[in-house]
Amino acid sequence: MAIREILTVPDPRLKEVSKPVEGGVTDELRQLMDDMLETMYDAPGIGLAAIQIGEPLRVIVMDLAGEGEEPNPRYFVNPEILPLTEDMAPYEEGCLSVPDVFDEVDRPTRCRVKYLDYDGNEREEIAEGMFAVCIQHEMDHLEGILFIDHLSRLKRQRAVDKVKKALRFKAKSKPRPAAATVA
Ligand code: GNR
Ligand code: NI
Repeated sequence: MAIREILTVPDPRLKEVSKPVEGGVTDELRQLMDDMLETMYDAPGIGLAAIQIGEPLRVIVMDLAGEGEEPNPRYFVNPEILPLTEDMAPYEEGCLSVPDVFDEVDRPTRCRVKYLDYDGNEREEIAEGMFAVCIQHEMDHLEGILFIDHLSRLKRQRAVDKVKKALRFKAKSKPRPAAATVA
């Protein structure tokens, strides 16, 4: 397993439409999902789409267990969702690819999710509550859509500027490589 770098805005790869996994769930794909889960736990976050680590595949990992609860890792390969209601609810969302930005997004409160699991078995579930919010947020990533794309243009631009600025600051304050300290 390995922790991978998480892409942040305005990386153009986050706008790519991810491709379906062909040929089912192989050991190689499971390795990618293991890396995604480890990267997500390390961040920490509750969900991660493969494109966030630069792999344009329709794969999502998620763990909605609260602090102090047993971990509950979940894997979604080639997920499809269908809204089940016109009821919408706002939720204050964040995204590992837009660090330190949070804002409300309206989404359908219930949806049906069809996918292949870690073992390649077909599954179908009804998503509600936080699961519904998260799976829709992750499905958006597969289409190259970020939660800030649901906000006004002004808010979106502010969010991108904030992430860019934080990145510049981090680059400046990074310690120099060890070469300078070698005798
Ligand atoms: O860790 C995350 N938290 C979160 C909170 C509210 C709505 C959606 C999310 S998903 C996010 C991780 C992430 O960026 N997944 O793509
Ligand atoms: Ni996200």
